[in-house]
Amino acid sequence: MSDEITLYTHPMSRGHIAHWMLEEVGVPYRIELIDFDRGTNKSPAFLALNPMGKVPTIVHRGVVVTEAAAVCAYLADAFPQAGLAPALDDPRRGTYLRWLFFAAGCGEPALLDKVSPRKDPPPSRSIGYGSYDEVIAALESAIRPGPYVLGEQFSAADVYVGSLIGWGMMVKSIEPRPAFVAYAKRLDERPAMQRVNQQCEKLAEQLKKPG
Ligand SMILES: N[C@@H](CCC(=O)N[C@@H](CS)C(=O)NCC(=O)O)C(=O)O
Repeated sequence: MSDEITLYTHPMSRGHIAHWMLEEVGVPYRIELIDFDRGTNKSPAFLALNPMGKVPTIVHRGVVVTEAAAVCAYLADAFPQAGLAPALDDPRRGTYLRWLFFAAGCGEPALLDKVSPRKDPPPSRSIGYGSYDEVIAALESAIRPGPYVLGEQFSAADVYVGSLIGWGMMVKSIEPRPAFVAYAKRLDERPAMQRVNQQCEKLAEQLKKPG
């Protein structure tokens, strides 16, 4: 059973979230590039790992972890020396888990519905995220006063929440409120984020090569 982490990713995908998390953790990993255009994510070998055929997918010590938010939580706990999650007995763990789960369970579907609205949306009391406006207000409250979700401590919650906010502003499903812009800028300046962006440029070049 290998201790090395394998990350299955595509440079322009949610795989970026797990990739950034790995760089923040600072442990060795190798990348398996997934080419959506060539359908490698639907190959039998990949579907055996992740029946959804989606990235990110990681394998560590023989265990598969999928879902970007779960990958962030898993890596933070597997490598506590990186200091990216409050310990189990730290009261801040509640805040950490709350916003990590909120961003994945409410933030992501709300932003997707904003850019591609449903024809017949369910009533807000039965839809998990309530309403788009409530989600945006909640997200803003999560990063205020900041500078991070846990105040002064950067954590895996910021990797996920920050990725969602950054993507949301890019696709214009989040308006660039000053708090969102300042938070995204702070995260963009992190060396781990810059390393990932450089690596992703190279991975995107690799995908363009005829193969
Ligand atoms: N719920 C998953 C969603 C992952 C996902 O949808 N990934 C997209 C890329 S952003 C993907 O792999 N799409 C390829 C496909 O579905 O064919 C997560 O949060 O990680």
